[in-house]
This record gives sequence, C-alpha cells and structure tokens, in this order.
Amino acid sequence: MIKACIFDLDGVIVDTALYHYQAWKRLANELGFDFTEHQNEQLKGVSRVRSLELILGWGGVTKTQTEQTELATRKNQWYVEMINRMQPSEILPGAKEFLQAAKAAGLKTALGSASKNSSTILERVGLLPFFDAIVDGNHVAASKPDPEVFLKGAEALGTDPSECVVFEDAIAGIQAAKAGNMKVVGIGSPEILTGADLVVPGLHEMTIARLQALDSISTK
Ligand code: G16
Ligand code: MG
Repeated sequence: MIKACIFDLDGVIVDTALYHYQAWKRLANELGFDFTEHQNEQLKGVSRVRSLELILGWGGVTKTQTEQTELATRKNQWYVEMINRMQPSEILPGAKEFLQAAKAAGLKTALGSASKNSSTILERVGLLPFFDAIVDGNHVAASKPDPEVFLKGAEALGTDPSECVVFEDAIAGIQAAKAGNMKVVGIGSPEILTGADLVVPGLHEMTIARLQALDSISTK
C-alpha cells in the first residue's frame, strides 16, 4: 500500500534553476570565463560543492580547497538574496494542489532535496506546513544517485521504502529512488526519464488515483 510521497524540490515543487544560473554565472564571470544555460542544465540536482568543481573544470581554473569553500559561500550568498525574494506565485503548476490532495488522502509527505536552502525556499513560497519531514543537503553525506536522501525521508516518516513514491525531475534522482526500492514518478519528458514507473509533465497532471495505481507495480 502506498503510504507516503517524497518530493524533490527543484524542478518538482519550484524552479530555482534560473537563480542558481545567475549566481553561478556571476561567479564564473568574476573568475574570467562564461557559464552557459546548457552547462547549468547539467547541475540540476547536483550538490553545491560538486557544481563548483564542474564549473571550475569547464572554465579551466584550478583552486585550492580553501578557495573553493570561499567561492561556494560567495555564490550561495547571491543565491540566498534571490530566493529570499521568492513568492508563492513561483510554485510550479499543480504542486500545492497535489500536496493538499495527498494530505487529504491521509498520505505522509517528505522533502528529499540536494539543496541546503530548501527550508528557506519552502517557507518563502508558503509550503512548509505541507511537509511532515524535510531531508536535504544539510542531512545527507551521499548525493543522488545514492538513495540516502530518500531512505532518510522514509525513515523520518516511519514508512517502509516500498510504500513510498518519489517525485523527481532528474535522472540521478530517479536512479536514487530505484536504488532505495521505491516507486518513482518522473516529472518531465518520458524520453529522458526512462527509469521512472510513470512520467508526467508536471504535478498538475498527477492525481491520487494515478498514485494509487502504482501500487500494483513491484519495486523489486
Ligand atoms: C538543487 C538544485 C541544484 C543545486 C542543489 C544544491 O537540487 O537542483 O542545482 O546545486 O539543489 O543547492 P544549494 O546550493 O541550495 O544547497 P534538488 O535536489 O532540490 O533538485
Ligand atoms: Mg530536481
């Protein structure tokens, strides 16, 4: 029986990719090279530290560990300035409605995000009260496709992984859910999110009936 939903944040509930892009671009430009939207696409769901490593590699720049920490902090300060101005209108279509429907159906809900800023974002858009547990980049050691973030979410909810459905927009996140023995709904295009049990373009296309229909699928 499906008892819980675990949601990725960026690309599922809100879209903060543009803010990440602007902050990383500013940092790259200060370091003397450019950063494209195409490169930004490859950073979705990737941790801050790993994102910086990739960007420095693309720019052909080498920095010490101490310098990297300082650069990541600087980028995050610009990013936080932007997310502090986020509004409820930035919630992706159908996300609030599906969260409401899940709660009304008696399902538990958790967040499973790579971001260390997830609570700020949820608070700014007014969605914090819809989550029973928040597991994010502050709580995990291993990044997706490692299942740690989702397994910790299931544990926080007191639910067996096989009774959880994960909602994810990134391939690494879908792999993480599968590695954790969970069912997974891909948010995006079926051509890209091939490992998911179901793919919808956004939560506006998701219903509790479609969720419960996943029950017949084995997670093994
Ligand atoms: C999100 C974004 C990534 C970002 C990561 C870490 O992941 O998609 O681009 O690098 O969080 O964010 P922060 O710098 O705020 O800790 P997710 O898992 O919510 O899709
Ligand atoms: Mg995502």
